[in-house]
Amino acid sequence: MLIVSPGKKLDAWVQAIHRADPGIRVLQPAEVENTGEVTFALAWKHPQGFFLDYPNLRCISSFGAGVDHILEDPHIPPDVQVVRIVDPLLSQDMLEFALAVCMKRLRGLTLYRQKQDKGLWKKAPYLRMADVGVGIMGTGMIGHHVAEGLAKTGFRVSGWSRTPGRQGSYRKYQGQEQLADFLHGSDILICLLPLTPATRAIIDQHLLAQLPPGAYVVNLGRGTHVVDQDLIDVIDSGHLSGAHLDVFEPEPLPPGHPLWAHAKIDITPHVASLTSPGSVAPQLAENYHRLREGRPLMNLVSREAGY
Ligand code: NDP
Ligand code: OXD
Repeated sequence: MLIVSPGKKLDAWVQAIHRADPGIRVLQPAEVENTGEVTFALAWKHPQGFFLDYPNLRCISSFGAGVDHILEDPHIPPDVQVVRIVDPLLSQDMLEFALAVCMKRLRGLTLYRQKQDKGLWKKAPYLRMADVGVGIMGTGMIGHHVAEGLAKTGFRVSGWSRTPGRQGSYRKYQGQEQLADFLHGSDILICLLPLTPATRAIIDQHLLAQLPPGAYVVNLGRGTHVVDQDLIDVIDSGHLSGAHLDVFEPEPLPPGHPLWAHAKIDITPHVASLTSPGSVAPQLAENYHRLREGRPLMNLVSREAGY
């Protein structure tokens, strides 16, 4: 098994896979002597064309839930299977992050931090959960868990997906034809979509204008879902109250980028939910063995759909 993620320390991953199955030889690129021996790769943001040197590669697994960084490489042969991480801990960590951001918005905590910086003791009205509609774009493995969790906590939750998909204790909308109705009820809009040709730049001026006045946008999917300048313009127009962004294009967000200094935009460095090596190593080992034995893989991605 090859493990590749430029710039990332991989020791914890190698050790976790070794703990899950000491029989699997896990190699970083510099350790590979015979590229023909590699059949399975674990990858995050590999350079395009990197796998052309691995003639017997049959499966690439993402380090995380998203596979956009793999599928954007046009050199991956069509018969290479792509799998991703599905992990309850990843979904639960995302729920906890989304809840923290929603509560920060309801109680105005960013504004109090700004007042504190000026030594200002000034009370402001706050919002209550029951009065706020939270709309989750993308109710897949993670989005569905977030939607259920926020609904149980007391928010009015709705979800939007491509197909009828998962049903739960929240109101469900589907497809382009129901997008406007979904947006009208989303006082807090949370993006948990995968990045595909259909979702690229989906959060633009036209979409943002359909949110209720004072709405708040939270992007936890991929930076390219949002048209940054449209978001800034719609916040500056007064229609939106602000945004919390965890993902960017490019990452890291370059110094001097206008998003950094915007008073109504909070930024975190792609930390909403981090894959835990110990938690996911067993599924990597399982897929490695399934591949060797010619059995169907878990968490297979549709290369046509892009997720
Ligand atoms: P899934 O593939 O399980 O779910 C994707 C969801 O998006 C599905 O509900 C799907 O609809 C919906 N969807 C896809 N395309 C469209 C479309 N064109 N229109 C409407 N809905 C669409 O993904 P996960 O829940 O596992 O992960 C979602 C994303 O979260 C990842 O791809 C990644 O980008 C991001 N992520 C971010 C992290 C962070 O730290 N910020 C951490 C982990 C993930 P349907 O149900 O109909 O198929
Ligand atoms: C993921 C991510 O896709 O961390 O898992 O963004």
